[in-house]
Amino acid sequence: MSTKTTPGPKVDNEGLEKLLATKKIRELTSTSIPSMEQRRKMIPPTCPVFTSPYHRLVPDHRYRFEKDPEARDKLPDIIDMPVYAIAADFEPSEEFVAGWAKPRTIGVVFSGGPAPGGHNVIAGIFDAAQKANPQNRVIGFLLGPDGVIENEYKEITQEMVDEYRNMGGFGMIKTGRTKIDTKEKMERARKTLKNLGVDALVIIGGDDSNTNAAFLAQHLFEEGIQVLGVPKTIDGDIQVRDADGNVLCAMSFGFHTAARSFARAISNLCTDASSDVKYWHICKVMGRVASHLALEVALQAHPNITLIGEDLADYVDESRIQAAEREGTVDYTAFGMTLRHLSRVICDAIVRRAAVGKNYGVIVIPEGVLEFINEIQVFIIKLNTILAEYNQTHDTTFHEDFPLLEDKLEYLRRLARRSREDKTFTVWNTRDDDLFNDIPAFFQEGLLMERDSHGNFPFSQVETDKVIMGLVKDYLKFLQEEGVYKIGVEKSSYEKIMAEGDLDPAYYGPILFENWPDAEYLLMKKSIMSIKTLTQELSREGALDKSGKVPPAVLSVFKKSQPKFKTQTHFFGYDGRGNDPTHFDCTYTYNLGLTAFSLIANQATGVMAVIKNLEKGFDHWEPLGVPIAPLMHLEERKGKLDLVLEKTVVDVESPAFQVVKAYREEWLAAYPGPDPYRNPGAISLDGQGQEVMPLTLAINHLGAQMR
Ligand code: FBP
Repeated sequence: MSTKTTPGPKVDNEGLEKLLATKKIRELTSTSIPSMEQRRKMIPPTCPVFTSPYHRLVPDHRYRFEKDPEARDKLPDIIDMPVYAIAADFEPSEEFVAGWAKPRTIGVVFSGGPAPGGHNVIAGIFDAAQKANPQNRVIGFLLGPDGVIENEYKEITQEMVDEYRNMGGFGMIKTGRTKIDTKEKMERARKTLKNLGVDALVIIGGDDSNTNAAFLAQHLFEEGIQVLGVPKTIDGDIQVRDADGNVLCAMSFGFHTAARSFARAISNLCTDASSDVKYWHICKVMGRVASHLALEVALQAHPNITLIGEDLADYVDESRIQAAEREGTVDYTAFGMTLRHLSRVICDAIVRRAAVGKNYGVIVIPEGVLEFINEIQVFIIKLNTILAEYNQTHDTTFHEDFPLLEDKLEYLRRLARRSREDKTFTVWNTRDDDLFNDIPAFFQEGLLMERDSHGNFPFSQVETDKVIMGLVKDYLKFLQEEGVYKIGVEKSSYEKIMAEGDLDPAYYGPILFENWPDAEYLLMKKSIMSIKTLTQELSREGALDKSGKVPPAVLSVFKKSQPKFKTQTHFFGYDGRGNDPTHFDCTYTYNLGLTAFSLIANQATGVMAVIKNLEKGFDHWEPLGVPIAPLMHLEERKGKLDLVLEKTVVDVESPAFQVVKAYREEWLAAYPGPDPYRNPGAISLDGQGQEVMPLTLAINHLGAQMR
């Protein structure tokens, strides 16, 4: 390859020194960008109640919870807390004012993955605490719950808050995934808080971290140290409802920004795909289990195919059911989708687009989709149990003892042999082992990966897209060989090529195409899938040229109809988690911070700060404290049942999902003409022209009003 340097200014060492010494070069490369400075200066609007200086907690007994007996047993002091509404107190008693303004030390900690808006929770707490009493201190525990256990913290100052206001990430105090789950860790956390004189600890985290908050609140109840949670996670799976389905918190914070960021990037890929018309872009998007993010991306960007895990789990193969019924049996494998079937559904969509000349497109795959594919879910659950049991009974971990895949497989083989000898041992049998050995090594490695401290499967690290697309590629190859996967050739283009080759398109049309003459995109006959079969077809019809060959114009039309399936894979996750928050998330989180302070100043503990009516728009927002313990239920974790906060997955009957389903055909766009892609634009803080809340919330609310 020959290259040349464009002539232009050059700099020697002395010149470079001078250049670096100029003020302008500092300005040009400064980390302080004007739009960022504006961002830092923005003070989000606050709910009306926060304009008054004092707030009381008003128990709201309209909300009811079905409490798990285990939660009652383990969390006796916080299980019966009511939902608290936060109300302005315009005539507070002296005693109340004294209590409100009493000097406090408030601890804050991030827990779990970053989510845009976290800094504003701290800013809200800090601003409210300062307003109540400038002597109040806020200290931030470093690197997540480890900071509480290890007594690592820093004092939050006005300068720090102002630097991080409305900014993405959790950089101010960092985060971590440690769980305060043993007596020893609880005790160390208690000591840290006690020694620092912390009155209240706010845990800004996901479902597992809020679970942790409840246990810590119980542990510190007697001590009088309050513990509160704040619903954070881009996954959008913390949604709080009472037993009657009343929505108390429609969405965790960070979801909107992450989804908007993914949607913007994916929409750019839609633009690229439809310009270059040669790639299918395969986009895996985060969301450990639930497909909320994928659903919002579908609404925001209209990619051609969006898989929703919960929808796949719901799939019923009617043809199998009917076939079984005819034989008087029941086919249980007809419920839920298999990987193979899923790959067929994707192939069908690809083939249909190709038929109208679109051998390109965009597919969105939620990272947690495998959780909803029965055959894989069984492996995940079984392996969770095997790894957890191993780690509980050995001083070393499974991964330390079996570092290589082959060692791990050998251990599983031993378990399978054991199941033959000991009928009570059922967790891994020879059938499991055989099926497991049938899957590709990279996927086996993925399924065997180390679980996090909460026992969660690391979906983000498994190449889900590779697993699914591997099957898709194989099947497309088969379909191509069968003559089914073809690119439709635009009729006008066909006619032009034939005219240039001095051939009559009307003569060759019926010989070559199965949909001649009326279609806008002509599909080569199934029987023509190679130059050999093309030659045979033309020969049969006496349509070869004088030398007995395929006329060059026909050959070029044939080549146009032959697809190459080319993909580019992308993973959207960490980028969206680090995005600067949308106006919605900035406002939501700042108000969550103010809510947390009101709860603290009113002595609440074991509750989560939430904002009700997010889905109804800012004018209707209502800050609440919701007890965490009644939201807990028993779930299998690390091979045993544990009390945890329930994750909310996509409801396939929800208006948002039903809308996506209704638009599926339109967005697949297996018809001639442009694709109806939607570009939601970049995230900007002024919110100009941007939706005021996640589309999922807006549509669900609209749907609920129509009932
Ligand atoms: P949280 O539940 O802690 O908010 O984290 C969610 C998430 O962003 C998932 O979407 C993703 O699967 C996971 O974190 C990735 O974890 P890690 O940061 O450990 O790679």
